[in-house]
Amino acid sequence: MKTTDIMARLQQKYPLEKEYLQAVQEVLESIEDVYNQHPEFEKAKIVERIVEPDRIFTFRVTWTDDNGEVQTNTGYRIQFNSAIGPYKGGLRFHKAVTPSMLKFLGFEQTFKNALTTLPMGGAKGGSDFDPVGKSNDEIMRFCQAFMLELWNCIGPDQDIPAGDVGVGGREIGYLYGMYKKLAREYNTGVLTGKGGTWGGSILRPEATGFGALYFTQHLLEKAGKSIVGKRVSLSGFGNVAWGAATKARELGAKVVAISGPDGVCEIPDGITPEMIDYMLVMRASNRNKVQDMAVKFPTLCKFTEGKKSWSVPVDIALPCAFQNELSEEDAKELKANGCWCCCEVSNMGCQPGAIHFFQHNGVLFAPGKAVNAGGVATSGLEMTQNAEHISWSGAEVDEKLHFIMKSIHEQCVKYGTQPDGSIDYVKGANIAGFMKVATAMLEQGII
Ligand code: 2IT
Repeated sequence: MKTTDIMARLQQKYPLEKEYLQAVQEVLESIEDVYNQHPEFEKAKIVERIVEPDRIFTFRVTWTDDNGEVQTNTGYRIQFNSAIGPYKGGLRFHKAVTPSMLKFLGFEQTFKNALTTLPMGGAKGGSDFDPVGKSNDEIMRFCQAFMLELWNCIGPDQDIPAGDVGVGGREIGYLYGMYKKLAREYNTGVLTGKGGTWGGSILRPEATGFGALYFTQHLLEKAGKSIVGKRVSLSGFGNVAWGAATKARELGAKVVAISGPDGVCEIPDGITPEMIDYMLVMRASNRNKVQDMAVKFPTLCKFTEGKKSWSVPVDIALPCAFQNELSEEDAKELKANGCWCCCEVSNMGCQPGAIHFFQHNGVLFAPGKAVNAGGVATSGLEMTQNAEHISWSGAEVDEKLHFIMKSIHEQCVKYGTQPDGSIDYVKGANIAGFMKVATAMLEQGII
């Protein structure tokens, strides 16, 4: 069956799963040509199989809030594909979480993990629990209740969750504490993103942002440009934006905007180390307001309500927050204000119209599954350290992360170079990831 027919069938079968269909559509468009050149893939129905998760766990999570009121949420774990290794991917706690959102994330994760060079299959999970406004105790009770169901579905050699939006080091701690109690398994390998004293890898918190900047450096170098002195805008102020801001500054760029659901903070002289540290305080407060930065640093920072980072003139835009956060209109505004590069750090951060606009108007663009893969790659490095019962130095982890990001860039160039010499990073990343997973599936038979 042709990829376009497979897509039409999925649209019929899952008409309401918008994010999932969007993610699948992008990959199927990219791989159409190579798929047609490989009749053995078609015969084994690789595409029909690769778009469906292996299994989905859905469970009720009941917990008690600080007022003694009983609260009920829904938890999920989607084990998407295990062709190249155990299931691996983050947990997202956000009020908008649906099976469609987690299916898109698990699907993307499968290809992203394939790009990392490490043996990891794809998964994603989470809950519609909303961390905004919750106390530390409420977060702990929710994490414990969530793990009460999840623990049976995961294991250090089966499925290894980590963080994502709304799940950071604190949440991983509470989840891990409960897992140990339930499973009576003291192997540290079942979750990644752990604390430094109990099996966590040095640099895992920074890895998504650092890796994204290493990838951006390779992309710029290939285009004959440099990041030094460039103005950068990023969205969000969570773990990913924090790592990206840290490394961008270190490499000599000037981060002139960060944003939140409430608006944008413009920082004309560039973000300072004190402001970067304050991002962590803002994240831990669960207030979800970027305005707090302008309140703390009123002379350095100007807050505008309701605006996004994409309205600020920059050279390079780095979406670091949520899917579909950058629309076609935003892309046009960025370009009109002089932006010439967008590296997507969030998963599917750009809407299809924005990607199309960038690619047809001379703006360098690379997709999240390549740019942000340093996060899960360093999770893979954490798994290796746990399995060997050792910890590597920061320098050792950083060197491996560098190597992995370079290799991901090379895979994009290998599969994405077009007849006119330009590089289509979307095609490159999708084809490279697909070829690896599809070949593994083919070799392992019809299962
Ligand atoms: O989107 C992602 O790659 C993550 N949230 C990290 C997953 C992981 O297992 O480290």
